[in-house]
Amino acid sequence: MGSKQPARREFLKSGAALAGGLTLGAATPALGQSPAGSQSHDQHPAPAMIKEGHDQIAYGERSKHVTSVRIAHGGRPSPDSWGLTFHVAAPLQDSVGVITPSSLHYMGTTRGSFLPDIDPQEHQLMIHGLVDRPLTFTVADLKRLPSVTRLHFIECAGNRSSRRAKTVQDTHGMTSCAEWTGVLLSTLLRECGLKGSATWFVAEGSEEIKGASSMPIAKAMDDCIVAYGMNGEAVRPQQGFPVRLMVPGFEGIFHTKWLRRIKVVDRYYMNYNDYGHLDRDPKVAALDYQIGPKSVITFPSGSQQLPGKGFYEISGLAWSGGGAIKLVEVSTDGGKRWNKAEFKSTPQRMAHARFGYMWNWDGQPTEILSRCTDEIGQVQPSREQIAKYWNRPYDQTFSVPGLDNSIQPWRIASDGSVTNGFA
Ligand SMILES: Nc1nc2c(c(=O)[nH]1)N[C@H]1C(S)=C(S)[C@@H](COP(=O)(O)O)O[C@H]1N2
Ligand SMILES: [Mo]
Repeated sequence: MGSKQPARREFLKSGAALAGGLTLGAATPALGQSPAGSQSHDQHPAPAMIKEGHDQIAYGERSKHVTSVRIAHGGRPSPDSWGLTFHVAAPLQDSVGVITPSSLHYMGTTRGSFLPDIDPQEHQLMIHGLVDRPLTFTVADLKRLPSVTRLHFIECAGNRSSRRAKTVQDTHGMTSCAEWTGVLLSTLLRECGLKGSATWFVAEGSEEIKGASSMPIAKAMDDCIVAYGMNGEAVRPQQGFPVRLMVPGFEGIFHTKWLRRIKVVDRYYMNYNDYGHLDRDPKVAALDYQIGPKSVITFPSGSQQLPGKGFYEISGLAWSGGGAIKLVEVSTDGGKRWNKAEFKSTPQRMAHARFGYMWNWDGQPTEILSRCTDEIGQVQPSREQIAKYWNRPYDQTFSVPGLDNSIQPWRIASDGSVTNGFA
C-alpha cells in the first residue's frame, strides 16, 4: 500500500465518507435477528419466484435483472445482413474478477465468418511438415493426453481507444480472459518429432477464411495450448469448438479457432493473416506479436455515473503478453501522483489481473488513470510517450501505430458523470 492511501478502516469508520444512498443508519436487521419473526416478514415480503422450465433447470440462465451484453465493435453490425459475424466487444464495465463468462467473451473474426458447425466426433487435427512422424489427432485422442489448465487473456490487435469511444466496452472490450484446458502443443510436437530445420509453424482453422498464421516454433514449444476446454466446459463454437490454439500473450489473430492443421516449416509463410504484419522484418516479427503491458479502469468508466462524493473502490484490469503483472498504479489527480493499487487475486502469467484502489472523491472534477508494470519490467506508456517514441506530434487526434496499450484517462465531472479523457 502506498503511504498516501488512507486506510480502508478510516473510510468505514467515517459515516461522512460514505457515498450518498449508502447510509448505515437505514440498515434493517437481518433475518433471524429480528425479535418478532412475523413482523420482519411483513417488512420484507418474500420475493416473487422465477418460474423455470425444464430447460433452465437442466442448463442455467442468468437473472433477468442482469442485462449486460456484447456489442458490435468498429461500427459494423454483427451478424450482418448476410449472416456473417464480425468483431463483438465484451462488456468490461460490468465485469468482476478476472474471468470473462464464455457467453460474454469478446469474439474476433478476421474477415467475417459463418460459424463452422463442427461435429467433434468427425474433427481431426493434423500435424505435418518438418516432422519425423506426421500425425492426426481426434478430439478424443487429445483428451487422452496430459492436460494443462491455465488462465489466459486474448486481445485483438484492433483493441484501441479513440476520442470517439464512449465506454470501456468501446475502448477496451476486444480483450477477455478465460480458464483454458487442453494439451500443450509441445506435447503433440514431441509425439511427431521435430526435424532440425523446423523454425516456424503455420496454424490453420476449418472455416473458409482458414485464419492461418505463421508463428515461431520456439513459441510452440514454450506455452501454446491446443485447447478443448473453456471456463469448465467445452470451448464455445464462437471461440473455436471443438479445438482452438492458445498462443499466450500474442495478438488475438494467432489464436487459431476451429484448429484443423499445423504445418511445421522452415520459414515465415505469407498467409492471409500474416499480410497484416507485412511491414515487419520476418526475423524479428515474432517480437512484435506480443501484447504490451496494458491496464484500464473498468469502474468508474465512460458513461457511468457516480452518485456523489465519498468513497469508491476504483476497479480495473491489467494484463501483458510479457508475463504476469507485477504492479498497478492508480492516479486520481490526472497523473500528478501515482498510488499503488492492490491485486484482488494472484496475477497469473498472460492473464487479466484485477486491481482495486480505495478512493475518497471530494466531488471536484478530476481525471483517473491506471498504469501497470509486468514481470519483465515493461511499463505501460502514455499516448504522449508513444507519440514521442514514433517522433510524431501529440494531440487528441494522435492514433497509436500498431498495438495500442496506452494509458486510458477517464474524466470525472463535478456532477459525477464519467467520460473518455481523450474526448
Ligand atoms: N479460424 C479462425 N481463427 C481466428 C479468427 C478467425 O477469423 N478464424 N480470428 C482471430 C482473431 S482476429 C481474434 S482477435 C481471435 C479472437 O478470439 P475469440 O473470438 O475467441 O475472442 O481469434 C483469432 N482466431
Ligand atoms: Mo483480432
